[in-house]
Amino acid sequence: MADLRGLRVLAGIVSVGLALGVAEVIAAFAGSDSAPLAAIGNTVVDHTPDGVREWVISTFGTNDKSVLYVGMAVVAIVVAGLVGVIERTTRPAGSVLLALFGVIAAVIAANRTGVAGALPTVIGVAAGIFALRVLTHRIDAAVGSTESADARDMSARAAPTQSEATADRADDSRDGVVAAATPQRRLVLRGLAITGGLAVIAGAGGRLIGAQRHNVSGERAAVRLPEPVAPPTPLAPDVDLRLPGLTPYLTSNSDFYRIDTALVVPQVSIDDWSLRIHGMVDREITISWADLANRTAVESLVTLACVSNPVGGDLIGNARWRGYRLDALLAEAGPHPDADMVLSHSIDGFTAGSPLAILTDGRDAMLAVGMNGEPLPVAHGYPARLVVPGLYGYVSATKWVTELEVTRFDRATAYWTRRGWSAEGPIKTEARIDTPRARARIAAGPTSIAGIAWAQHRGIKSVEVQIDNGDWQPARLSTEQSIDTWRQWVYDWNATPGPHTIRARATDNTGETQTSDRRDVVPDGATGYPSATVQVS
Ligand SMILES: Nc1nc2c(c(=O)[nH]1)N[C@H]1C(S)=C(S)[C@@H](COP(=O)(O)O)O[C@H]1N2
Ligand SMILES: [Mo]
Repeated sequence: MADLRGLRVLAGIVSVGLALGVAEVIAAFAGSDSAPLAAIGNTVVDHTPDGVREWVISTFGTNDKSVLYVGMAVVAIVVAGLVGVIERTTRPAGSVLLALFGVIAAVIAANRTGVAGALPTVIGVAAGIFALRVLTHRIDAAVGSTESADARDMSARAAPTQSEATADRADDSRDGVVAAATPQRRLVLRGLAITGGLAVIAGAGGRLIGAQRHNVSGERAAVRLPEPVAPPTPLAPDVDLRLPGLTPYLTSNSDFYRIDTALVVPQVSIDDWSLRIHGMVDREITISWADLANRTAVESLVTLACVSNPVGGDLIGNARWRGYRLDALLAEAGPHPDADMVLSHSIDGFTAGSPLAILTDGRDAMLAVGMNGEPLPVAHGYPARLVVPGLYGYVSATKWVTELEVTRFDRATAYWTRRGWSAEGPIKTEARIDTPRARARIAAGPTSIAGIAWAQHRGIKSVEVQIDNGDWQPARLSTEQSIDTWRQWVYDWNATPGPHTIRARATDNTGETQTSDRRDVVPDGATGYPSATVQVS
């Protein structure tokens, strides 16, 4: 009766599916972190030993969260199948097992999100057990009817007058509880289909309702940005050379690169948001959104770059950020003299470790709430994030930031540092060639070779261009708006027929020229000259 076992496995899977689906619907109202899958997943993440975590990350890269979800789904399906197989109308062992898992999940959820956090699991498991009871009852009834059908077959066989055709039909019905369309069997199949359908609708619906209820886009549209204490610095003339193919000086919010570990973009309401500054400080403080209004707002242009940007890559953008100076906020809490790191925490568990000295050396490090004149886009950290000129994003630019923990590099390890990246991440001096593109076919004659160069908080002093193995020639630079932002450059080239390789290199205001050494992005940023080989005819 392998088929019958199959039906029981299915009954277990759709019942547990219904339990999880119903739990998602309740969690949409009780708080999405209270859904059993979310509560267990987050608990597993928090308690994974470093060794296992590193193995997962080195094997699956940044998909570590997907690996967790797939793992949980496999475990859930196995447990659900078992629940179905051992359940009987007269002996509800599967229900007991399901209830047991329910209690564990409810306790975990309540532990993370408060007593009410147990509700989604409790109600979900109740629905699951109800479905399991009904389905098992129907399967057991179908078994009973098949057994009596089998008995009829036997007596039919025994009858010497039985025709071949009738015997064949009898064979069919014996083969299955399953193959034959007895009314009992139809009841079982219909029950499985309905329960499975309900599970999917509840699960997807719960997630959708949850996303809708927690979506902060509407709230964001109504947020008014604080006025900066000084009017925004006007852009210098010729800050933008406006050449075809050259990256504009300012990056629009929609064009700004996005990098984060969030599977689902966190939806943080200003009503729930606060920033706690704690750790090695004289007085721990917590600042609410409303509290920010009493503080001085500033605006400044900062080019943000990702450490994972390969040479020539586009994980870099330049925006106007509005917010509150970090040195002022930290001073309110009073960092201890022996502290050397600020570990910023995001609502989603991401952390970045920034040198305290850099946050307080006078540069425009800020708690940003505005980007290019708008509240931060949700994917870029609404309602508040950090922006620090001169540091790669992974060690400074925490989005959805909720905590600044003043600590020491020898006591705390940030998210990516645990995963093999350097603890400190100053941005490297670098040039990028925007035009002509690599492998471009261009006409001989006057050609603009142009791109951008950056060395945040040191500033770009010069950019040079080399054609094939010729001498390095100085490029013309756009006006310097700020040492915290990139500069455009252009080199007027008289292109001659044939293949040519163009290289570029930048020198910062400390006199340091970018190295020709080619290195990968791990552990602290790629190095080497950008190059483009073009065909001139
Ligand atoms: N909460 C959170 N903040 C984060 C990250 C993240 O994964 N989670 N990634 C960081 C990295 S690696 C970079 S490069 C910047 C990118 O910011 P952006 O997405 O606004 O461009 O955000 C930083 N802040
Ligand atoms: Mo990054």
